[in-house]
Amino acid sequence: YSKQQWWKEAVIYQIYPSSFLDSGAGSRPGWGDIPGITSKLDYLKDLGVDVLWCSPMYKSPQADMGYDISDYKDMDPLYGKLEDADKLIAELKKRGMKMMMDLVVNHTSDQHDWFLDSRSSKNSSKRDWYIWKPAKYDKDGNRHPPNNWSMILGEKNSAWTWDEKTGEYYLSLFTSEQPDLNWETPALREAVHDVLHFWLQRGASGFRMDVINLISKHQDFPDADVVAPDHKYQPGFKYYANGPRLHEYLHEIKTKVLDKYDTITVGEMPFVRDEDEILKVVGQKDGSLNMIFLFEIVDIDNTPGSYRMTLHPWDATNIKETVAKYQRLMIERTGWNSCFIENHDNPRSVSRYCDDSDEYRELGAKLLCLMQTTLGGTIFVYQGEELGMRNMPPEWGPEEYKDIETINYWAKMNEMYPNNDEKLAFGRKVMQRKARDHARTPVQWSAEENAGFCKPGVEPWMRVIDDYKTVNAEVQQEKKADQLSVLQFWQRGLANRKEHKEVFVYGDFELLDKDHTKVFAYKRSSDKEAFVVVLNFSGDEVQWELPAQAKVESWVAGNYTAGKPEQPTSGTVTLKPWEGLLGMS
Ligand code: TEU
Repeated sequence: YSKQQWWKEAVIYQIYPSSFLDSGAGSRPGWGDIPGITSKLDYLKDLGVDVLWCSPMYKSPQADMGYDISDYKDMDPLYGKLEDADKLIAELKKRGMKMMMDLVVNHTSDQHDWFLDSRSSKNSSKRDWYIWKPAKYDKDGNRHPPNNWSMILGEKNSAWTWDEKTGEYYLSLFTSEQPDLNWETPALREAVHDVLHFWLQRGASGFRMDVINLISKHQDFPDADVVAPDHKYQPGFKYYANGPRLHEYLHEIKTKVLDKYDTITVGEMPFVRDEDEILKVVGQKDGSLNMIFLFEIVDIDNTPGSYRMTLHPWDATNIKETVAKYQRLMIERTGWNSCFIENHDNPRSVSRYCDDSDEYRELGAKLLCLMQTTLGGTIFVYQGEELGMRNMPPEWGPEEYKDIETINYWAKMNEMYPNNDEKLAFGRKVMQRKARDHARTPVQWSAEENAGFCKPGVEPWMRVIDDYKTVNAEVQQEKKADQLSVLQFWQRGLANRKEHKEVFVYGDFELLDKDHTKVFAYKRSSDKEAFVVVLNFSGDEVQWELPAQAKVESWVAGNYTAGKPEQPTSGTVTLKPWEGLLGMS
């Protein structure tokens, strides 16, 4: 097993297809499509991207934007045809790039043939492909779900859905439209393996595996502990995240499918923080997957033990601790991880971790870029992150939010607190800060109508953010003497990362000045060279004394200037608001 692997060095770019680019080829005007993606491959190549991960484009009723799949082996007409996917893969190959599919196999759509068959009768041959349980009745004869688990995308509802026809509940952890598959059934596991073969044979290079750590559930389905006393239902992830047979199922995927190809795999692993559990999946010796998505950074503002639609205070020390913990884990205990701060399930990073005002947006976006491009792990960039796109404006009303999670949340808040202004104002605040919708607005390509996302006169499926005349890819491609745009800063950062991969991808990590509440600083080093990164995670000017280990020979890059930052190389540096520096050590 050699330390260097192509998938460790790869830059992966996530596409959320509905919002990427509408070429007009898909069945719905104002909705992104596959030819739209294919038309931007040169843009992505120039950015420094090696692998695309596209969120699901398979046939789907779109209850959860394609994470509810009704046919794994065909594309949804919204996005185009199977041949369009083949063409995309071929065009990627021409450019030396690869395609990573989104594999959603914890659940299907309730419209998938498997489920239609399963729900048709208790005697169906596919009954045990899903998780069916009888109701519980109290002494007054009222019907209740089999346990108290709450739904993930609407945590005030039960995770179980009643099915009138056969008189049983089915498990549906995310929404009722997404019934959970029963991985205990060998024939189901084989059917899933077959889906992987199908795409690998078509030329895909690997998979991002949606909530893959939820596939094995504790078979006694116990009640969850009460963490939200005012809710009827409770998060049950203790009993379905990294369940008893997870590693066996993953190992089976590896030996029966993945080992036969040269693949790249990343497993989404929410709710898990235990280091041994993590290393069982991505440890160098016997991990089944290449890397995982962990959630501590993007869940930084969740109420502990709860899901996304909550608020919780945090500061830069939380980011530092978490980053340092996983950087050290990879190095000391030899596993691999991914490095990301945005995806389609989270607000925009510049709005969340920095300051998205006109004064600081660009600086904040570049500060985060400097962090991302200098940390270990395989790097993921989410569409629009390279442009420093911001959240939807707070003044937009609830009708602009299209995500089922947000819609469920807002409906429930109104149902629970109909005339309570305070509670409803809090609900709006949660939406403004946390809704998944923020990452899903159309990519801003140009200053033209609809930001160039779809043809003029066509109504985009989500409203374009009003700042597109100034925040867009076209403007950011223009060359200016003294300033790099956010896009150019990313191009340079990614190129620099590749040029010094021994340090940035594979090197050692040392946290500097651990307890400082505003400055996040660290040293990365290989046998041959070392760099110091200093990030002011605050809107204040900060005097920071360079620690003894951080000997800086010269400052090579920073987010305030396209040239070399003018700062002393020893003693005290004066960091401007949101200033980031990269020094050679
Ligand atoms: O997301 C799973 C999911 O809800 C977590 O990523 C969540 O962000 C985390 O647990 C927060 O605590 C995946 C997809 O990315 C999402 O879009 C789908 O809705 C979901 O699975 C169901 O397929």
